[in-house]
Amino acid sequence: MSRIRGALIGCGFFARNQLHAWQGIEGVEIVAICDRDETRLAETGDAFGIARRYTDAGRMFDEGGFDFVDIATTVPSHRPLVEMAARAGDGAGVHVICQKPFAENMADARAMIAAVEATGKTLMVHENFRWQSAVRAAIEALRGGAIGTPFFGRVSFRSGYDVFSGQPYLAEGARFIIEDLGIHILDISRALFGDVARITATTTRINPEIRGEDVATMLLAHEGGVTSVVDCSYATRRTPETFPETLLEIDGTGGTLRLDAGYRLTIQAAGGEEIRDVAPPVLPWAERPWHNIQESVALIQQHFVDCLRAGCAPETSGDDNLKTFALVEAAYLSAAEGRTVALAEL
Ligand code: NAD
Ligand code: 89Y
Repeated sequence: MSRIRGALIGCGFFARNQLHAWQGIEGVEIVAICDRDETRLAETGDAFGIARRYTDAGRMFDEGGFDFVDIATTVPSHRPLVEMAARAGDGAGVHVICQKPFAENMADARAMIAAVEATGKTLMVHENFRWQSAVRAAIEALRGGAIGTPFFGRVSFRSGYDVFSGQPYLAEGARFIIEDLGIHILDISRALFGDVARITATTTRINPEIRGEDVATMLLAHEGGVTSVVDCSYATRRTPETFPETLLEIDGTGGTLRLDAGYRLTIQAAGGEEIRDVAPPVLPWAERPWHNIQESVALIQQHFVDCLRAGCAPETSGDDNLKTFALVEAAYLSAAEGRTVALAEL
């Protein structure tokens, strides 16, 4: 596969990051874009020099001419668009990347995975936080045995940053922090400690101006024996504001790993201490404090292309991400019913 051609659907708040990142990836060209909103479509097409523009995704798939579609819309449109991608080219389908949250419920997620699987094409969920370079450094240290076998982890995201001005829909849904942000933090916990057997969660809303919960505290029993605490808040006002950093505390049989505010990674093991600055680079098109997320977009998209070329499944394939998505569903169920939920229930 030499030159890879893509199409992007959804020219909103976040898609610009994806389009900038595609421009930096060798051998990839976004040849078409789609948005129901004509103004956003025109602005995005002009900004990125993309001539083929559609307000109707069906028409874009009918006209084809691309190998993959990058779905950057919000969740209600994910299932119809993924299924459209699987039907494209008389059922041959195209490769698919879909933004998180992948689906509105487990049944939809399973149907979407099955639809792409039937075409033999690749499906990757854009679950990028595990690709943040600081988080990646911790994952690699852990997998390399730097602190022996982990037995406890805390994966923590606490902030007071105003995410509602850029993404007003986040204030409107019955669900907020677990579905929007916690999904990433749960995924990091899975990447660090493996799949999960049981979860217990509490949620609360502090900000009276929004509809959903903005604080969630979750206790995870991982299948391999690790216990992790995943805690998320958008109601935490403190200095320094750490948005959008995920902080880590991990204890293992041979030492400890900490990822502290300011992207400072500390590993203590065998009587020694190593402190590393794992701050992400600010890519030319990026801006603080989003540069951390923006770099992870470039890295996950590069990973998708590497997987297409190598013919292997991406780390956050549909099947893999179903397990992260199930954690979201299980956390809401646990909080609603005040009980521990076994993932096998879903
Ligand atoms: P947005 O509302 O700003 O943009 C979505 C765009 O999609 C809109 O312009 C809308 O008109 C268009 N759209 C919706 N349905 C469509 C359809 N059927 N056909 C064509 N166009 C359609 O949303 P956003 O803030 O850019 O978020 C998009 C997705 O990205 C969400 O799922 C969000 O959770 C996710 N997101 C991910 C990250 C991350 O780090 N991975 C960060 C922010 C947002
Ligand atoms: O939508 C969210 C995401 O995926 O990362 C951060 C965010 O933009 C706001 O919580």
